[in-house]
Amino acid sequence: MLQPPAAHHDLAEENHHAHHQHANQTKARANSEAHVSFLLGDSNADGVVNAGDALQTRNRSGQATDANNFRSDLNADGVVNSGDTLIVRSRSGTALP
Ligand SMILES: [Ca+2]
Ligand SMILES: [Ca+2]
Repeated sequence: MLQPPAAHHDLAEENHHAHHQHANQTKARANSEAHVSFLLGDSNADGVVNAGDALQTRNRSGQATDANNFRSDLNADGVVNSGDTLIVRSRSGTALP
């Protein structure tokens, strides 16, 4: 996907005026974003969201969230149920870059 030319212009302007401290903050923010970019809906942690995750989440339906099944509690309400299965299904087909 091509970036709009305006975005390049804005970035160049920002870099032109940026101090080193600002650059470091930008870098730190980018790192933290990468750190939290786990794949929502990837219940079995294989890097893609697909029917396997929906199946696993459905099989865990009714369980209270614990250390073993927290990846299936997509909406983080403390229990794995049909609401989480719906989220997995809506995310099906997505994968880590
Ligand atoms: Ca998966
Ligand atoms: Ca849930």
